[in-house]
Amino acid sequence: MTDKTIGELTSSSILHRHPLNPVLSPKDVPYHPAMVFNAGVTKFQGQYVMVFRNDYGDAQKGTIEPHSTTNLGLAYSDDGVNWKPQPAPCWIWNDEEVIRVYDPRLTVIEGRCYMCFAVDTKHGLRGGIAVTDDFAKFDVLSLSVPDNRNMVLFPDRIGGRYVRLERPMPVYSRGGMDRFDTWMSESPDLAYWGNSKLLLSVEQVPFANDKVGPGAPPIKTDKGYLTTFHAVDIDRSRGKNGWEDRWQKRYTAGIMLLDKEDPSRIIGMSKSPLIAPEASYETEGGFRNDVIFPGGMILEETGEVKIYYGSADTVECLATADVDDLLKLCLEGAEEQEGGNRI
Ligand code: BMA
Repeated sequence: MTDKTIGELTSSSILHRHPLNPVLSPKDVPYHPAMVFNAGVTKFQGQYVMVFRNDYGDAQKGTIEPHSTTNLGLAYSDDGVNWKPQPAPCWIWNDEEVIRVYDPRLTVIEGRCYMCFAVDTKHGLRGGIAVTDDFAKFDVLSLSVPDNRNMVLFPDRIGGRYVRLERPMPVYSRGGMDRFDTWMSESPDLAYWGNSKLLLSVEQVPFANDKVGPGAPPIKTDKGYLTTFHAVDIDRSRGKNGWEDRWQKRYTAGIMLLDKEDPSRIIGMSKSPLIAPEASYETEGGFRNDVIFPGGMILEETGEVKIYYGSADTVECLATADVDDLLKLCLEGAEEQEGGNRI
């Protein structure tokens, strides 16, 4: 397999970056992380809640501290725009086997808040699901076998089952290189997962040549579940673009619409990115520039959809769009859409 080069990408015109971006930066957080990004965001018990990833290092020198220092922070907000970070990280999983927990995603199901997360362990990278009622105590309900991450939960049981999207990393069977797709599994109890199906492959997304994975947990609309995904393209001619010597990837956010009764059926998908890196906080001065990593999506009663995304692996940003415009964007791509592998 060779990498076809994707070339220039721009964001959809229906998307509006918030003028106060970034809505959360390292300088806002009292315990001095160097990067705050890839947050899960939801509305829970009357307020907006954000669980974000803290990485540490020296932005001036461009050095990062060991992965083991990564932890999760917590912020609350009354409006989803102005955030109050709490004085200390909310979850550091102290276990002999655990190296770090990161990339949280929050979904409220039947009044309880569930958090999916990635966890690097001494024996592989696993995807986990925890439940919390207060963001102080997290009870782990399930952990996948390696290598799997970017799990997100649907906000409802569908046909009586909990449903999640996920992105396993089959390095051997997809040509010995990144070629990672989005899958779906279901569960009777959030602990045991099965009936796994391929949902969206790299080949189906015109602006990806490397991997496609779940973004923010899906939101329910009358036309189906709207959900973002991250789409990654690699260009071997790219050089230094951030703190590392070489960063050849670009992460954009895509959007698709899934069937309400059978979410393994893609009704439509935008053929171009919803968010491509363009703003200065997305393309300059970050740890890894040109990374858009959506992790939170909230449908307001007004029809406004708030989309939260990590930017350049360094700050957390907000963009908004009208729900009808997002649906239209997906439905315009419906006719040409081919489904995933249905086995
Ligand atoms: C992915 C994950 C994300 C990160 C992205 C870009 O593989 O590690 O947490 O935002 O790479 O660096």
